Amino acid sequence: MPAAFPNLGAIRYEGPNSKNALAFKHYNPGELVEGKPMRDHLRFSVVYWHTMCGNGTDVFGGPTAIRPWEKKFTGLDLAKARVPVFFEFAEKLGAPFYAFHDRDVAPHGKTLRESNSFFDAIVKLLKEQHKRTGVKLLWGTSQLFAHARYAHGAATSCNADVFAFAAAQVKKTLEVTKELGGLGYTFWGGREGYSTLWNTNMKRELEHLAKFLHMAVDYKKAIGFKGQFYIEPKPKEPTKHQYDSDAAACLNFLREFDLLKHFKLNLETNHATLAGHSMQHEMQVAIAAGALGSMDANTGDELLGWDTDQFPTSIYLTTQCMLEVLKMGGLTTGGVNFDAKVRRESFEPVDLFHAHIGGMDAFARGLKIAAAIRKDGRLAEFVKQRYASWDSGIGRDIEKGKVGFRELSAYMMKKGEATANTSGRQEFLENLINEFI
Ligand code: XUL
Ligand code: CO
Repeated sequence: MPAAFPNLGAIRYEGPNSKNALAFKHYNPGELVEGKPMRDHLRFSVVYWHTMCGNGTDVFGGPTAIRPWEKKFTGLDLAKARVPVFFEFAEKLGAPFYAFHDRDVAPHGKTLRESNSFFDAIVKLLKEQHKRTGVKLLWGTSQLFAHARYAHGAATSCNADVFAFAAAQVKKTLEVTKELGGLGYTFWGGREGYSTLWNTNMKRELEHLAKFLHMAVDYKKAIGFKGQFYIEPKPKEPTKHQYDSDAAACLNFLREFDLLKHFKLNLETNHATLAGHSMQHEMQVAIAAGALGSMDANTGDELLGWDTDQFPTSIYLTTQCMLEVLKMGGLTTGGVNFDAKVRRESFEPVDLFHAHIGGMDAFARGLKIAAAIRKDGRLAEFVKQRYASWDSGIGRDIEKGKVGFRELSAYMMKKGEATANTSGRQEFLENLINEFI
């Protein structure tokens, strides 16, 4: 098969002064940041679904990006043709990881058996490409939302047969993910939610979802798959309310059903903002529970209220993300996974490169800036001082559980008034961050 991107070679680091649009200005894989190569901090991953299957379709119109390799084939042949193209792309970009859904690497068959055999045919090709390129599977997942059978959800469907079909699909994808040496498996509750409560037994649906995840945990053990399980929160779209609505809701669900030790979260920026949170907020919620696993790196549009899945370009955003990652000691099984798509108007193959290069450079800059902020130390010192009243005296006694309401009341009776507050200095801190950006 001829190269899909014949006029493009490997994307190289040329430094901040380069005017070459197809070069990295900041992502320099081997450069050490806090003693670790950028490549290992960032663990970039390309998604199969947007990169290979995205064609610009939106609710108002059909495809705009009809790739040269899409014109010649259909069905399984097209799925086969996409494999070398995808790996040529990941290789030229220097992305060490990728992620897929079962039904975007291989097409739906007429039956489960046929779908599985299509999947097997593609897995063989994926394996060859792993070997050839060294690109690894960050995580696999099952697509449990596109087919009409999943209209009412998958694990939370009102139809028990649909639950069974979804279980069969996840079983197969777990086997494949293990076979491909995948580092994880993500559960995104595609249509696990409701469109109206008039027809919904929410309690029963949530119990079914927990049952489904316990079955997955059991099967993972049974086949000896050692990868990390992730849940990906999202509050709405396609349903009006998705059960995995945000990090806190997911953690509560996992705790309630005794699943927390088996799962971490895969947080996506655009999902955070749809939930009315910042990504920084979602990351802190997950990290506080020891449950931040991976990131779906993208961004929404400030003026649009849906999941636009754009490539991240805001240095402010990437700085916040990388500050959290550095603070928690780095990503281990997870990565920075570009669950992002080029705009409908950006329909040429080269736009895929511009998009990913921009996202990688934005994260590399975020990483360098976050490390500089940490090295400077003023931000961390400010926060430390802000809580100084908890490091000794009454604060320490409260934290250590040495006092209760009675003692605190006696303490305040004696003191008369709480010590004067000091300023939160928000504007000073915002200016401080901007010194580095
Ligand atoms: C949908 C989304 C998914 C998951 C994987 O908004 O983010 O692509 O990442 O199913
Ligand atoms: Co995602």
